[in-house]
Amino acid sequence: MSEILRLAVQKSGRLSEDSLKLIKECGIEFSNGGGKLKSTASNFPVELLFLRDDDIPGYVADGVADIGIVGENVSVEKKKKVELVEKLGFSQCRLSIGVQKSYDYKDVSNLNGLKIATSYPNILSDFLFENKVRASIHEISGSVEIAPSIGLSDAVCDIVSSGSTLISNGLKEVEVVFRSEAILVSCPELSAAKTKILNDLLFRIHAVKNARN
Ligand code: PRT
Ligand code: ZN
Repeated sequence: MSEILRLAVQKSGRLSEDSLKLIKECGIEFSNGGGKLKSTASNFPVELLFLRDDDIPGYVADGVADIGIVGENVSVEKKKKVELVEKLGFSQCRLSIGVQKSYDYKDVSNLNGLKIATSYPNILSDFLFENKVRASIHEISGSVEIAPSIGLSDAVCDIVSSGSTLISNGLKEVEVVFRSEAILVSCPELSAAKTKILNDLLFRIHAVKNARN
């Protein structure tokens, strides 16, 4: 039986549309209707797995999927053993620290002693360590931006794109902790046959990227 490369993409969310668009622009045809969990391409040896973005690094590290498209923020936060194959240029955003608008913020030392709410405790703790800041991290899974206004924290560390969510919650962006975009990751141990399929796919991805620039 010939090999097939399993590619994990986000089932539904901010990465989904651009991930599928890239695959289609690579000339790969598949059907993705009806909330299916997987779909086999009709003209290229790839099978798509539709997953939550948070699960993609783990599945790729374990070899359940061979490669995946995920935000670099999620890939780095999960600390799974995956290889960065290619930056894809879409879903650009940053992980930033926000404090209340009225806070007289001068530099990173002002974060000492604060309680910071985030869904990214690993990336935040590395940033605080590198900047020699002692602050406490309060991990929450969603609606991070409202934490200061309900007295849960003094600051937030959350994904920012336009910045309007921070502003509408009375916060201002004071530090960029991490810059992110969608990336292609792979399992560190791929068979020679799968590596060949991945290289064919990468060749097409490079052509699509060049045509876009
Ligand atoms: O259901 P599933 O777990 O798969 O998805 P999810 O809800 O966890 O993730 P999703 O779909 O919201 O985001 C997927 C990825 O898109 C993120 O991990 C980032 O890599 C990337 N991305 C790009 C963003 C944004 N832009 C973004 N603006 N992820 C989230 N946001 C949110 C942010 O959390 C904040 O609430 O948008 C708000 C801020 O936007 P602005 O424009 O007001 O600053
Ligand atoms: Zn998620």
